[in-house]
Amino acid sequence: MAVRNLVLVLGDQLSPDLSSLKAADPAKDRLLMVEVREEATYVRHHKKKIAFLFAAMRRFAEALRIAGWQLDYVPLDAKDNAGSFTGEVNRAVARHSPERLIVTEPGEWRLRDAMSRWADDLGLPVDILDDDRFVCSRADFAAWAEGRKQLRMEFFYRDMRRRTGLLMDGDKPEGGKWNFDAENRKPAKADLFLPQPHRVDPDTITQGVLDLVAQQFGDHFGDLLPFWFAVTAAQAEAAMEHFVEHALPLFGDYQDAMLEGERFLYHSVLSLYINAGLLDPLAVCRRVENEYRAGRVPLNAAEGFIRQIIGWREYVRGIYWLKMPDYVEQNFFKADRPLPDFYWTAETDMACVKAAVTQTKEEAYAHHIQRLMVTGNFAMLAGVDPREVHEWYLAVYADAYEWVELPNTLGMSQFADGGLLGSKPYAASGNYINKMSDHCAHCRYDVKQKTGDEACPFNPLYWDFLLRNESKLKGNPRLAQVYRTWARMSPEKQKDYRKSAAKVLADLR
Ligand code: FAD
Ligand code: DLZ
Ligand code: SF4
Repeated sequence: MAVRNLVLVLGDQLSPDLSSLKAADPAKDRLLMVEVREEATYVRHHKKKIAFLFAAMRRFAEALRIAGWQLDYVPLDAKDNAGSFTGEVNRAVARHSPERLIVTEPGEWRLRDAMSRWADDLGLPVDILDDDRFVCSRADFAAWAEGRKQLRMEFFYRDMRRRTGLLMDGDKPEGGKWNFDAENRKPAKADLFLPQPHRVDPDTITQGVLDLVAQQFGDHFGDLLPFWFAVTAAQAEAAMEHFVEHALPLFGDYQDAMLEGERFLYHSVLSLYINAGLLDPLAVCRRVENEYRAGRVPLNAAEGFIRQIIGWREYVRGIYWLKMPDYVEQNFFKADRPLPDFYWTAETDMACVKAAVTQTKEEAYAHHIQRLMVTGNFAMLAGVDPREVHEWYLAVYADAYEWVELPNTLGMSQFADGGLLGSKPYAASGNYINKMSDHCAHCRYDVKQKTGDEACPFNPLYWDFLLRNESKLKGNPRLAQVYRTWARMSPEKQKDYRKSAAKVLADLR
């Protein structure tokens, strides 16, 4: 059968309503899905992330065939697999001689850039369609940003609430306020009932993928087993229902909390499914809103959750496309320290960092406060090169794609964009971690000690960071009080801080 359009479906486009699928016709067009080494190795992704995507891709391909599509699926170990999207698209064009290629735009700039050369290379028209799985299109975000001095998420979020109608009471926000974060900063206690995320046993398709990943990517970071991620839309829906029933009611209260040995707390662990296309972000938000309307979850939980998705998630995507490709080069503090080895080995005495890295290795997951206030905070305080920090985050989390990871890492967590995303750096001493977690009770360092060998390393590094970057930060009104506190310290105390920080930094080498 002559093929009219060849439709390439990427690994994070596993959505039946994808724009490229809507533009195609099962009777005339052919779909193409490919497992390619280049995507698994441009950063060396966590084994679980590769396994999740390959298994989910294989199950999605199966569902598409059942729905009547003609589909070429190229597994990683296929003879002649060209190893890259460009190579595999070339091979598929040679096989089918289509009239044109259709693809929904990819989430990463690197790939979008490569695709812009495909029409010339392949000698056929290439239609790159908008990815309409987001509430705010790239063009709408650019229009929103146009002419604004500051691109504050909170204002963008209000527009998204109005646009979607989520948690609106006419033209007013439900409950009279846009944001209930003031109620959302409770530290968790170890005796709370802590739900666990929904787990799925691997079927034979997933088992085949696990064997392949063990064989082909055995030297990548991270544990492959136990593997319990959902790999189909139905399984991901079950994970969402499980979250809504068991964790959502307390999601808001304990959103910023951390507990030793408790990896998930009241978080949803849905980002990997949403980002790969197994769950529709707006449908998830509507489900959460319904729970609130039915009186089963409080407003602070529903609002807090919905804000993360139609607020932060949409906003970081907008920023990414607005600012790339230069964004990745930003390094406001000119930080140049290599990423410490313990980001890969978890071999550190800092209990909070050890917990975050260990669970990252075992689960390909850490929740937001661990990413922001533990591993991210430490890297910024220590002056680690933001590019290395970015590549670590992109590699180690199952939900990481550059469009969402980069603004979170480079902007929110490292302040490497000089304040586009946040009005001040998320820098904190051990005191913050002690307030929000029980890690310090399990740590060989003493969070109360400010300087000296027993002191929590975050404490001297916090001041050292502020002083190293004084010329860049002192004019920031939100830091004026902090710099005044430093100025009031005795010269001996100041010297002790700097000496302790120098020792911590020297030991990192
Ligand atoms: P929950 O706490 O249950 O939140 C619900 C949902 O809201 C998430 O599933 C996610 O879809 C969305 N969400 C929450 N916060 C954010 C945010 N800041 N940006 C975008 N979406 C958000 N998120 C990713 O999806 N991919 C990444 O690669 C990624 N990298 C990050 C790197 C750093 C340094 C930081 C500080 C944050 C990063 N985040 C990233 C955001 C956030 O940490 C994760 O979305 C969240 O931890 C995922 O776990 P969850 O599904 O249990 O989230
Ligand atoms: C992350 C990833 C990996 C590891 N492997 C593949 C793959 O083999 N085939 C594929 O289609 N997609 C893969 N992906 C997801 C892509 O990297 C992702 O589509 C782009 O980065 C754009 O977001
Ligand atoms: Fe982390 Fe410092 Fe607490 Fe140890 S004492 S767990 S290093 S904050």
